[in-house]
Amino acid sequence: MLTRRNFTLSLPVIALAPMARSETASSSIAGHHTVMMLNADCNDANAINVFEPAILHIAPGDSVTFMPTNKGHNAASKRGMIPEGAEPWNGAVDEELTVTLTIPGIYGYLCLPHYEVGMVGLIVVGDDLSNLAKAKTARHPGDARRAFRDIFDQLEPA
Ligand SMILES: [Cu+2]
Repeated sequence: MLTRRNFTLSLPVIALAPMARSETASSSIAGHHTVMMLNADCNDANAINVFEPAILHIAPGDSVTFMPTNKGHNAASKRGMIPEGAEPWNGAVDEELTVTLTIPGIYGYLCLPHYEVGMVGLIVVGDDLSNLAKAKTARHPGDARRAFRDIFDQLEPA
């Protein structure tokens, strides 16, 4: 009898605990996101050397960790493709790097060893596309041009 009552009483506590935690996270604690640096995209057999996800939407003040899931990659912001006043970054190859992005806007970045083959990505902070037009004027070598065009097309579907 006593054991059974204890069991039923403990149930609501278990059910409520995760809810309370996520409420706190969305209201006061900045979010954290992960971008994997990969040798292959499991969703696309033709893609090699990719950031996953290639487009990431976050809130101002959130942080993003670039994970060296596979070897041989880094993440570096692209000059002219981050908002005015934002801090550029340049991670070392094979090292985990976390950046905190507070200024709204888009942040274009790339993997230096695979820039020419189109390993690039974009982070959108605060759903702000105000520096998109300027970012589109940045020049890129090889397949990076096509890769950024694909990303821009996904941002602004026709
Ligand atoms: Cu790479």
